[in-house]
Amino acid sequence: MIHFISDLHLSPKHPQVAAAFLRYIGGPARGIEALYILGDLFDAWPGDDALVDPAARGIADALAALSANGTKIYIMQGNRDFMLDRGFAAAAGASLIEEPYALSLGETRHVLMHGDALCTDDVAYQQFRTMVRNPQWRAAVLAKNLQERLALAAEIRMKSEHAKQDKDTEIMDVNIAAVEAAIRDADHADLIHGHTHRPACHSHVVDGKTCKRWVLHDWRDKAEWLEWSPEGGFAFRSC
Ligand code: LP5
Ligand code: MN
Repeated sequence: MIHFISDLHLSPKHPQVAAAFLRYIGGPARGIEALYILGDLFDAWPGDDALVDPAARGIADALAALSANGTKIYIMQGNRDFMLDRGFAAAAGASLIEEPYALSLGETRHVLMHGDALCTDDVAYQQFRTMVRNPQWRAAVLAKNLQERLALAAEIRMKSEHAKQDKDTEIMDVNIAAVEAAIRDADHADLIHGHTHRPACHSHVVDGKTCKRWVLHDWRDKAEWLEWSPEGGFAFRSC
């Protein structure tokens, strides 16, 4: 059994989500072969030294216990936790993976992404994304102390919320041409991603081939995952 999750947005503001996560890790996730976390595990991640926070450490410890029990854990950065790096991955017993990440399940090839790169109509966001992925920007930010980075994170969040008020909801979804290009780049593999908070299984016909696009749930009050098993294929589950 393999599970895919994303967009938990863990934060001290929503303790019920952290509680759902701990329930999930100690329950349905126990004994699975692999867990893929496709971005935005955290609502805002200022850098791996944030592990000094007991709540963040508790999340890493829970993942590390799952990993020690035999589950392989893979984690990808999202648009909220783009500063999450090898330090967190090591503490969580996880491997950091980069998108697009190719994964074969049974006979079918898949590509895993966070999903934000597909939202190409949101030009202001794509500029922001390019900035925060720039190694020089990252190094300059990491040279600041944790307190300064937390303040900067709050400022960026505020600006982002403000910017979203003027955006059409349409531009905050994927651009179909970008989806088709991602499918083509992956030699017509199926896609699995999160980010848009519009869970579904879409079909796209690209160059005459029908490909699927699984969009994961964000988490509110309960755990939400997409599971895959050799016998049952894919299913959305929650607890
Ligand atoms: O996140 P969500 O769903 O609300 O909105 C996203 C896009 N916004 C973002 C920004 C993140 O929310 C910011 C998260 C900060 C986390 C911590 C960072 C720690 C940093 C390290 C310490 C410094 O991803 C939003 C999309 C939306 O999804 C839908 O797809 O529209 O995009 C924006 O709103 C971006 C704005 O349009 C433009 C950017 C404004 C911020 C500029 C700040 C510059 C400050 C520079 C400081 C050096
Ligand atoms: Mn996201």
